[in-house]
Amino acid sequence: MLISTTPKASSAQAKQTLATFDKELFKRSVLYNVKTLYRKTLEEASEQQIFQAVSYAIKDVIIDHWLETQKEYEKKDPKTVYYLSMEFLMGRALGNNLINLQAYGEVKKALNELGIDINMVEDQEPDAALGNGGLGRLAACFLDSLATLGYPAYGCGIRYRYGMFKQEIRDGYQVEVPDVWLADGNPFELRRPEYTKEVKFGGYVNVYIDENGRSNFVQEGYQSVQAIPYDMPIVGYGNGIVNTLRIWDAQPVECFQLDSFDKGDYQRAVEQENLAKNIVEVLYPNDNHYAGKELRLKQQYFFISASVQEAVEKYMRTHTDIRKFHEKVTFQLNDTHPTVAIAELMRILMDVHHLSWDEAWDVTTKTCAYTNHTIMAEALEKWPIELFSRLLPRIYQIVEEINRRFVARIEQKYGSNHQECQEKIRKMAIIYDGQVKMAHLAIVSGYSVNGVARLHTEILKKQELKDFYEMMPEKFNNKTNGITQRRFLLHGNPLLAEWVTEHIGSDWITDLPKINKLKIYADDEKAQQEFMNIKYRNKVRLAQYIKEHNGIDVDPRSIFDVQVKRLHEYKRQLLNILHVMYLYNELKEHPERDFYPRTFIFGAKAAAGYRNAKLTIKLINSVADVVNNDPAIGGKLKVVFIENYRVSNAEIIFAAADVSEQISTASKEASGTGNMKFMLNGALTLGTMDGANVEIVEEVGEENAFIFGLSSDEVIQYENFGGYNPMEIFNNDPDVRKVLMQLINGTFAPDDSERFRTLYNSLLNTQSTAKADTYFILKDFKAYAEAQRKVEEAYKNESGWARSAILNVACSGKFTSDRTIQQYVDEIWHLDKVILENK
Ligand code: 26W
Repeated sequence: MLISTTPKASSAQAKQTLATFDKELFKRSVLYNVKTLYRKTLEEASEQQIFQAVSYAIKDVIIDHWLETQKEYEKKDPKTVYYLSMEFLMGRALGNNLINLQAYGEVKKALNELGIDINMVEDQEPDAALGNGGLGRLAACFLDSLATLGYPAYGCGIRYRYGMFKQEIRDGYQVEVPDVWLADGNPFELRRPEYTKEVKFGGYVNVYIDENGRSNFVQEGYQSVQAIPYDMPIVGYGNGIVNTLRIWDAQPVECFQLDSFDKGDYQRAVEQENLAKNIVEVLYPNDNHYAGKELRLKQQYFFISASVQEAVEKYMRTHTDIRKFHEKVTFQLNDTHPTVAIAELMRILMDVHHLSWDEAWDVTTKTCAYTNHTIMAEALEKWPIELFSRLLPRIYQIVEEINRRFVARIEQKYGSNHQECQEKIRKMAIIYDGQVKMAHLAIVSGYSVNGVARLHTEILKKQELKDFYEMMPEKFNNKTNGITQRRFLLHGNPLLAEWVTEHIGSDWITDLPKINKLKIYADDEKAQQEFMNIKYRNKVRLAQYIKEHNGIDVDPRSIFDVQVKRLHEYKRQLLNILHVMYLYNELKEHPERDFYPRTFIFGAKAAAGYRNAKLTIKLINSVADVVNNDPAIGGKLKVVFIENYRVSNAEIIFAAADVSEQISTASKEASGTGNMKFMLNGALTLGTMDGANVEIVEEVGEENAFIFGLSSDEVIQYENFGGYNPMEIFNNDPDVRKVLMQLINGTFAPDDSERFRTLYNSLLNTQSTAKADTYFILKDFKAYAEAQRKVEEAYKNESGWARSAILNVACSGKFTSDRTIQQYVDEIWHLDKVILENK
């Protein structure tokens, strides 16, 4: 790393507290940092160097609060949550830290006085994109809320050398480019080599009987890596609390000397070195798709073993009785990815601290809790026994024993000879059919199982996890997701944030339900105009971004209809673009028709190996090429694909949206959180009754949203009967037929009319026996087009639209992650708040 120590002069700033942010001191600190880090004056420094200098100055302020918070935690010894997650999609840190330090305005002024634009500085920071999508971003919002509410928490994850790939669009196709986010160094991280841990893989387990007749299990012949933690500060909003995100880097255990090894050792040493190099190399870019890769299981055990070891060691530094571990520590498993934590905790309790099985089980089952984020069958993690036991021999023994005891419980409950019992074992066992089922392990060994929106939790209880719910109903609970208003309104949409504060005060920043005071302005003509004016200015900001990045002119007076999220068939970007094709046809056939100008904006990364998803991106870009350049439609319809959708450009996109596309096949989207970010920024939801959309509509009223399509019950009903026949729709609906034919007649692929054949087939499947249109795109098409017509009609009534938009903002209070976290605290974790006196 370029910078290993913090420059001295800025330590003068250590005296700064939140209340007494000293602008002059800050300015001097920036100048000093530029000088000592780069031997430059401000005028000579590059933009990146200025970003680094500013960030180090801010980090200095944070460090003091960080120390103080940790001191207070040591004094009070409160229970702590470890949020275990393979993904933390943090985005940029600088702006967010300034917001939460309540120093954004002052720093902006200070930089201005130095002739520096704060936006330029913020734009130099690469996103920390250590996550794919919803699950990773949720973890980031949760950390923000935990710190803001004053709860002791660690995020534990992996310091991937390459995060989520950068997406480039070349010739309309997605190209994945490595994300070298650490190239210039990360000014906010702190390396903590003193907390290094050893993590062991492979080998075999030997049993030694000690003098007390006890069996000691020892892993031998293994390979190991060192896990070195890097800490990132998580700043609470205006409360002086700074929590920690701890992400682990891997290093080879020993630097080996060539001459001191025989041939076998040499081989081993090279392997160990490679293990360390590979393990944290890259984030798997799959979202909702399990690929069963050995390296991924290594990643999981690597960061889990290190995190659990550290949690136990930290506890033992100030406590004597490991049997009470769960009174001070709780582990939240972010989906099944960290589930080996269960067996790892059992291992440490038994093999290191010599607890009996029953004692260890008692502690473990009171420590671990599991969140389910998806019902997509292809996302479920099931490891082949061969792989699992070879990589983690001791862990596998423990999982086997957990399974043996659980199967015995099933037999006891259902009577072991009974047919029903065998059926239950087949469906519920942790190890079955040569596979280790991680979700089953998590449910059986934890004290809580939660879904992420009301509908999702109900589907888990009634369908996916029915048998478990029947056996242990007390574990199941719902925690509807939320988002942080600090990043997605206060930082991302400063114009609207200021307007809200002017009208109702600033309480909403830490108490979002207060935002419902805005309701009284929904019918106020002046407020409506001000609101629409702000939306317009945000649309101008996005239009500029689009002009810069896509070279496309879009009209900020047109309806901005936005779908940004990972690309997945169940999210149905294909439905959206097919409808755009339909609109295009309508415009061409009825040029006389009154048509309100519309801009359809997409942003989405596709998993690198997901063919239909990638082809959908090409289709969107191909439609864009034709539509945007057809003089016959006079610019009334524009299509934009925003390259490299990520947290930092998301903030700009949400602020500018009129319509929020949340059109997943009902029952498939566990919650969605983008839907909440749009709502908070005053976009109207166009969506199915899926995930958290159900609760959004409940809050804002169906008359302020556009709801369409099959219900989750209907979808599940069809699925139980093997799907439906899309050919009927194809044969009877000429509009749909025309659009589908355009997929294979070269309208959008003049050079290769076969290009989109696979998409056509996925919808109709005239070829094979595979199911057709498994996501009910054609089934919902008509209802979607009808809802889109209503959008157009509604937008023509500016005052009516403004009213609905303001009501969306006003009714978004439920969807703050502060509420979600408070519910986790009250109903699962049972933590106490820590308040800093002299913040
Ligand atoms: C093993 C491969 C894999 C990778 C990621 C499987 C599953 C995942 C995640 C669970 C996918 C994900 O991000 N799920 C999303 O979680 C959000 C936060 O709860 C929800 O809002 C989304 O609806 C859900 O799709």
